Amino acid sequence: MSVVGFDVGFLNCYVAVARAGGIETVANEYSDRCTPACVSFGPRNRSIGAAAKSQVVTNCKNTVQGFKRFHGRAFSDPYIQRLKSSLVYDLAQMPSGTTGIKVMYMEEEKVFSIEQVTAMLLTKMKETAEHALKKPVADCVVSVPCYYTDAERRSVVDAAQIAGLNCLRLMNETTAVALAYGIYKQDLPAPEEKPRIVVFVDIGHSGYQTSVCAFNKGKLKVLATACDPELGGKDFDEMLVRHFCEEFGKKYKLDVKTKPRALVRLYQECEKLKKLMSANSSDLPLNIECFMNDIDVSGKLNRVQFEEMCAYVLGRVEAPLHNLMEQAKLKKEDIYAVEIVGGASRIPSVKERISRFFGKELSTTLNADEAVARGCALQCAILSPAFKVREFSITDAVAYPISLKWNSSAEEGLSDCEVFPKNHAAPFSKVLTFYRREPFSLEAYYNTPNELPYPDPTIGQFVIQKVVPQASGESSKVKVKVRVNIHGIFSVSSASLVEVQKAEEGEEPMDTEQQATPEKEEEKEEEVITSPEESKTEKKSDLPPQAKKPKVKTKVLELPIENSPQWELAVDMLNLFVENEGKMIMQDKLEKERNDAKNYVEEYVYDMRDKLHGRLEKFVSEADRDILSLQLEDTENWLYEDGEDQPKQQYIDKLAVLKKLGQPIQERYMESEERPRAFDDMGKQI
Ligand code: ATP
Ligand code: K
Ligand code: MG
Repeated sequence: MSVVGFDVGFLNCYVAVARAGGIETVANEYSDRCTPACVSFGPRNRSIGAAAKSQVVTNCKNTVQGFKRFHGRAFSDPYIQRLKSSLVYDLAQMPSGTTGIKVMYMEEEKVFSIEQVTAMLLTKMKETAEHALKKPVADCVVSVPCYYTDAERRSVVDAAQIAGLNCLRLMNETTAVALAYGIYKQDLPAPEEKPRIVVFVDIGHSGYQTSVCAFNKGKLKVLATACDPELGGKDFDEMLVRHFCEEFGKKYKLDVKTKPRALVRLYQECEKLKKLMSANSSDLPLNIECFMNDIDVSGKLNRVQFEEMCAYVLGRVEAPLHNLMEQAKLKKEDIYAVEIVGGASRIPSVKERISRFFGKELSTTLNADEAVARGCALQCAILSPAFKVREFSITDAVAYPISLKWNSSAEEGLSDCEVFPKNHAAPFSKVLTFYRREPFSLEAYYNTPNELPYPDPTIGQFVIQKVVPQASGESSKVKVKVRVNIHGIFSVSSASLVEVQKAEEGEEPMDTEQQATPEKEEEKEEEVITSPEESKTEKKSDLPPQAKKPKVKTKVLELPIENSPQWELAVDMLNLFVENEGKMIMQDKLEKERNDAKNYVEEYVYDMRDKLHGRLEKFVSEADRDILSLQLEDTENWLYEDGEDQPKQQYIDKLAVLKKLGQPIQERYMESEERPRAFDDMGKQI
């Protein structure tokens, strides 16, 4: 059992783990708690995280960033097509129609699905967690934006699986933040008291999410969420880049957009400038040496100018807040606190607007960068039987209203029913009753297509199979359980047919129709009658007047369901991806070992050369020293020429040759060091 939370950000990722001391955000191999969401492909291996980010400029076409937005999207989606033209790396269509990334890897052109790319990032984060916990990691909770749809969520669940993770829950980022806020609060109102209402705002690099939650002792309920998936730090960077492209165009006659490398550098510098701008209101410089065509460029900007050029972006901060309050039917006075997190929440003019909207000071009691990961780790601890944590119940909210449609009898045509309205509690199950003689299908879809990030509102098709009429020839009663599960994903979780049987003489009628209790206490359930006609039928056949008590017995048969969610990754594909990820991990490991072996030779050469003229000098004859010196020099030259790129064994052999000469000298030195110390020790004993 591992207790781990992963914040998979658009730009920045964080890993939090539970250890004896509590929840901790842990650092990667560069001692940095932030791991860039970046994967770089090379001729021999992949680099992931910080190592990949350092290749953004030098290997720009094969270094991918900003891929979080490709989950669950068709390649033909106009949004993807628009992005494709502005990216420095290439996109391609997967056989299933979803979006893939085209790069050169191992000297071949490769297309990786978005699930594979996110899995690579998760592989790295998993290693970070394993390093911190000193044991293998599988169980975890992974964050997603609260505005993610079903297709986007399923895609992330698949990515986790490809990385060998067992994702116990996909957690909405704002809900993770709410949990991180609430679980340690000692002064929350008692369960019967009026709840404390808190607004959470997370502005990251790509998206702007807000939620309003009700807290009582031991529980939190998400009342509503409102978002702008296209408002974040990157939009401010975009404005700066546009400004400097124009300025450098005029000033230096440079067409920056034609040089991907220059453009990538400009983005980096603009992001830095934007961050500096949060702390300084004076003129700030932007300088890039050898920017394009050997020209050094420079410009400057102050906060007032910055805010002017970002007026349109800043103007979009309020709309989700209005929307949020309207949905929750709350007044500003009802709000106890507004907690802000996410890197872009540090921009002064963003803070100002949010604060002005609510008419109150904003709270920054949570760690703006790490709260999401910490909340995920807390959720994982709650879900883990192996970990003791304070009881805390979390009720999330459905982001988009979900409807079902199906074919009714010929005269009635298509029927339609909203099963989960917006902000309905989740996870949650509902049981629908149908009267049918044959298999039938249900189509789940989002009924507010305008709110969706992509054009097709379909969630999926679900066929209820093996439906047969009753022995009497009448329609059978079919109960279908639909559910928004713990990941926030819609599913048809079970279906059953109620077969009415004649009871044996003297046998008591049995009520076998009661639904099994939900697996988790948290998951609530409710019964839905699909149409008034059908409920009437139900009364007739199943709910006879109490007085009569006919001797009927019913038997419940489980029915198979054929699930076809939109953009589902086929099982054989998923398995192939799991296998390929394993191979790539192995390849990276071998390449690392090869590089390490090379580095050991290099280190030995430099170290030995120093020491031969230093502390080892007295322990080697002049003749031997000359031989070894010559060997060292030959090896150094070899490393820069033929030895630049050799199999691991070659380096091991080279090192062995050097050590054969060097080792005896070092041994003589060690002996002479040991001798006086041995005397010292004896002295102490006496
Ligand atoms: P998302 O939540 O959209 O997936 P993310 O989680 O990767 O993205 P964060 O790490 O929360 O994003 O925020 C990154 C953004 O915050 C970047 O645009 C970064 O430039 C910006 N940012 C960080 N610090 C500051 C600062 N001091 N001033 C202005 N912007 C900042
Ligand atoms: K983040
Ligand atoms: Mg984030």
